Amino acid sequence: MEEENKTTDADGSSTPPLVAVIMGSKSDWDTMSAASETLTQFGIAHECRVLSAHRSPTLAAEFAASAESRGLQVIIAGAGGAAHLAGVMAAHTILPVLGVPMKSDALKGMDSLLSTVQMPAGIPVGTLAIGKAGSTNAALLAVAIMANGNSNLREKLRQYRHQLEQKIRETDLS
Ligand code: AIR
Repeated sequence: MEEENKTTDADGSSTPPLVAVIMGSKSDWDTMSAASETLTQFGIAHECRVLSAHRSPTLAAEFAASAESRGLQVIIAGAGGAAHLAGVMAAHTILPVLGVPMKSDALKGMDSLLSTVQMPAGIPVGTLAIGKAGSTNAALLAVAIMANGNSNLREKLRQYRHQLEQKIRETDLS
């Protein structure tokens, strides 16, 4: 995956990432790239990488445990099947963790959804929709979280919503 370990900024320069977009496998990138593209649209420095809760459990735990001290503010974690990546992240950090369930072949993502969303009380994962809509919305939610202390970001979010509305208003079915 080209974007593995990548840190991007609005102007393409390298700055410490504020958001991590992680995924259980390179095969998730087609879905998770939507989160990365959305963060880029908002000029949010972020890193993208593969970490598996099952295939690289130590690496995943180390990543989560060091996330706060590295300056990350939000973690977006996408995984499929027995999707435990977001939960493992949340177990090792108090940063907000947003989970994106992959649309799986076997169960169309219901497996991923339930594995991600059914966290025990005390260790929250904010779970988004299955697939690309969830990936895009995870990034938008990360922006909204960060916008609480950033009026510039708030304005960008307002403009984004305004553009969505304009598209609807201008839709012509004739
Ligand atoms: N996965 C990887 N490690 C743990 C899990 N649950 C998930 C990936 C991917 C699915 O397994 O997130 O959605 C299939 O991975 P692969 O590498 O076989 O394509």
